[in-house]
Amino acid sequence: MGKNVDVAIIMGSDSDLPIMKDAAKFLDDMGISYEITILSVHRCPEAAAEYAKSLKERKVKVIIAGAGGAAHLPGVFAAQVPCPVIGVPIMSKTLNGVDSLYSIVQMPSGIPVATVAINGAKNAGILAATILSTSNDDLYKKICDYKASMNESVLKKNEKLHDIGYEAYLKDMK
Ligand code: RP5
Repeated sequence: MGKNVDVAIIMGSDSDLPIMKDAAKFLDDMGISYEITILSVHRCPEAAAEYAKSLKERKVKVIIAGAGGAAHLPGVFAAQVPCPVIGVPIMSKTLNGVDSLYSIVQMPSGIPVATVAINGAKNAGILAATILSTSNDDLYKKICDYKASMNESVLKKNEKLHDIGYEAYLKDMK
């Protein structure tokens, strides 16, 4: 930790990594610099506060923070670092992630966290890239290309459905 990166991906536990890797993968695909960190504001609060200070000093542009259960991590970073924070509510075992969602989305006025769907780490990566693309023409083009390829893929599927009918389509999906 010490380099200048555009995005910091933070998660409360290594048990969040199988979900949070989707944000990292999208940033990799877009060629965006990032660092990825496990830190808990509950279990290691001093280290988390030190890291927040370092993100502020290095002027990181976007934070993606994933946490589950009593998910305070995104809000605590949003309170300390003056950049957009995207919260990823992680699916919890006992309450299916509704606890994580409410913990992240219900921020007090003045400290926003842009909250994606439960386990929506890929969308967090896309949103971070989209924020960065507002001041980066190359990235803006990559986001436009990404959207165009999604558009094309849905239209192709629709064409195939019309061509072969739903029964054959479903067989092809197996
Ligand atoms: C949160 O507690 C983490 O973000 C994780 O989603 C949840 C459970 O953590 P572990 O007990 O699996 O380490 O802080």
